[in-house]
Amino acid sequence: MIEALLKKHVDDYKAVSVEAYIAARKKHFSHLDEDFSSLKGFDTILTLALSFPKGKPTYKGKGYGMVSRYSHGRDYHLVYQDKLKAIEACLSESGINSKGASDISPIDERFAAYLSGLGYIGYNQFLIHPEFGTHLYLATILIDRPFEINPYPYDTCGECTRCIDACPTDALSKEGFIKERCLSFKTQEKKPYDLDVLRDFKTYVFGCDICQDVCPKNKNINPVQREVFESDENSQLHLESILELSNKQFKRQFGHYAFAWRGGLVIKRNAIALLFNQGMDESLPMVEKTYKDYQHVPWFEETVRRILEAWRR
Ligand code: B12
Ligand code: SF4
Ligand code: SF4
Repeated sequence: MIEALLKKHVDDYKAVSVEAYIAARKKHFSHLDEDFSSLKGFDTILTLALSFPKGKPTYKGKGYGMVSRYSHGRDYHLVYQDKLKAIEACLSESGINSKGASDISPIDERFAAYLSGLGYIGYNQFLIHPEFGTHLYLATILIDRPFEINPYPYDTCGECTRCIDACPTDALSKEGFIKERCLSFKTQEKKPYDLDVLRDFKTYVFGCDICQDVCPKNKNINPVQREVFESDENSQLHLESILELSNKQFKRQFGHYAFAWRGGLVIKRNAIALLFNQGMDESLPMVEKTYKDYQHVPWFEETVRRILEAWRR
């Protein structure tokens, strides 16, 4: 019954016992001193995958900013929300208590997925699935029942180091990941940035796909073509148009995309950094206006002031 239900709603799934998850966390992440109380009363973590299509529109060039592929189409949090609710309701009818989440649960989703045999964790830090490569969103559902399912055979990166070599900010290495260096992290944080950080903002206005695009494991993949995750006109943003929007207008226009979750001002900051780095001098008056409009926000003021000082020099 559980398998039929999962098959109906997601593209793939595996399972790991709560006991095995906690034991592995304690073994490999003892320094984190994690609280596992939210797992109490549950026997199994079901790990779920929803794949998203490969391919994206060709970059339009100067004046535009690309949005990371995972953020094209409808926000996967919203898509998962509906699916998880439906799964939980059906499980409940069969007397199974469950709790689903995507992104916001205390469970490390990639680690749980790896333990359950849904794929392996590559040097680019992704859970790499045999059929979908890195093109998948993860979620988990806790259930109060033992449940077993055969894992996929374990894969590895072998001798490949393409993502490590291609990362523009040296965030990756065989030893691990320095998240503060990652463009995905930098384009989401709300804090004052120096010019040397801002110089990294070149073509992506949100996120970064470079370490996935170069990965050979993504070459012959077969993700499900789901309309809801197709790229659309907002997969690349016209940078000046973003600056023209009030935060309310931004929310109305982009609120159903995953890239909107940090709010409009983060995207405006990123757009300004891109316009500066792309040498879009005709945009300077618009940037100056945006600076004035939001100079009451300290992290934004400090960052954009540094850009303007350098731009006017
Ligand atoms: C916070 C977060 C981020 C942060 C910080 C990530 C980090 N590593 O600290 C930032 C903003 C940088 C980020 C970026 C991205 N993220 Co993110 N992120 C998360 C989130 C919410 C939590 C991750 C986390 O903090 N884990 C806990 C810490 C302890 O893990 P960690 O230190 O990274 O350790 C991992 C590895 O180092 C490795 N590892 C370390 N030690 C050991 C030991 C052993 C034995 C093993 C096997 C592995 C291992 O495995 C760990 C498993 O995650 C998850 C959702 C979730 N709840 O899990 C999504 C998630 C990981 N992100 C996701 C995505 C899509 C992205 C981006 C691609 C977005 C983009 N295109 O811009 C980038 C990818 C950048 C990259 N190369 O990894 C997906 C990944 C899907 C997949 N196929 O793997 C997730 C699972 C969201 C989802 N629901 O689908 N992310
Ligand atoms: S997402 Fe971009 S910046 Fe981050 S690790 Fe991958 S290539 Fe590097
Ligand atoms: S690019 Fe190569 S090293 Fe990096 S995750 Fe893919 S297979 Fe592994």
